[in-house]
Amino acid sequence: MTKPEIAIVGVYPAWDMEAIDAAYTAHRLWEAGDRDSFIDSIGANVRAIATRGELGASADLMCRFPKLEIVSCYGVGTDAIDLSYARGHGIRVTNTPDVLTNDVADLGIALMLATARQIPQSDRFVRDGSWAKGNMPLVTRVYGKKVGIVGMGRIGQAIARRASGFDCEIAYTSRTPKAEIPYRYFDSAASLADWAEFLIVIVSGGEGTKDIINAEVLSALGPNGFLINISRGTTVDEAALLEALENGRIKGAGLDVFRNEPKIDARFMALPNVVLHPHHGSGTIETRQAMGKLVRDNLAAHFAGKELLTPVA
Ligand code: 8YV
Repeated sequence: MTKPEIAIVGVYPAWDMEAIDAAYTAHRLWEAGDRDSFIDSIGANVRAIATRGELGASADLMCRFPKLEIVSCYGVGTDAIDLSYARGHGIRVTNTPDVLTNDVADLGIALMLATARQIPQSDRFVRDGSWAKGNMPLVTRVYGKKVGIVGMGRIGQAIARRASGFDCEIAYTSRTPKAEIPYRYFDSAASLADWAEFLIVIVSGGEGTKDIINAEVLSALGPNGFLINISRGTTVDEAALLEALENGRIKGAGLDVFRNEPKIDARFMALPNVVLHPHHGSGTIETRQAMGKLVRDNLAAHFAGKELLTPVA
């Protein structure tokens, strides 16, 4: 039987590539010297796109594949996929929710601790011999603090459970209050920031949440507040954030996501009060194996005419 042809937008770990190659004729878009001509040469027969969250699938890409049936995304966020184009053309979309929830929540807590307790700075302090010359400057406590969570989906709830373990007080904002959530609700990011000592952003990306963390929210968070962003670079007005960090309008930030990844604004590198992380919230071996399996299982279900495991509504 001939294998279905699929286009892969960006590389996956070797274990996924091997399994994909065994089941499909897989066209590697990232390896093409001339991507456009390569897509022209394969476009007519491609029935699926396998992509990653940050690479997505634009309408411009999808329209090159007239027989496209499904886009399977490695990642929970679908903001880089043109869902309305997909819907309009009967193209199914899947993502990888749940399997990455706990890792991303772990990273939110890790960045909160790393930023407030200055873990990277402490590591440098020991390595460069500063310790022999004096004590490490005092840092900020985490336990018992007020943690405001922007976005109370699956990952937001997992962060809240973890922060409860640090005896933190928890509140959140989201489009509407959630009856089943026991935490205090604020109806805006600014009012939540005004209350919080740590503001953790974990909303979906996309136009609806662009710049929801703006200068007003940062000024409400204030000079003793910390911002943690594990959502998307688009949710934070980065010019306002840099200005706030450079001028002590907030105390610090732990950032996994940025506007221009991976070539982030060089001003971040000069800041002593940030912990920078390379968009790697789900980047553990265990979770990436589960994500890859889900990408492949969704494709397999589609081509077997079975129900998709994790379709995007
Ligand atoms: C993944 C993500 O990190 O799950 C998500 O939404 O943040 C993604 O960007 C990425 O897809 C892994 O390549």
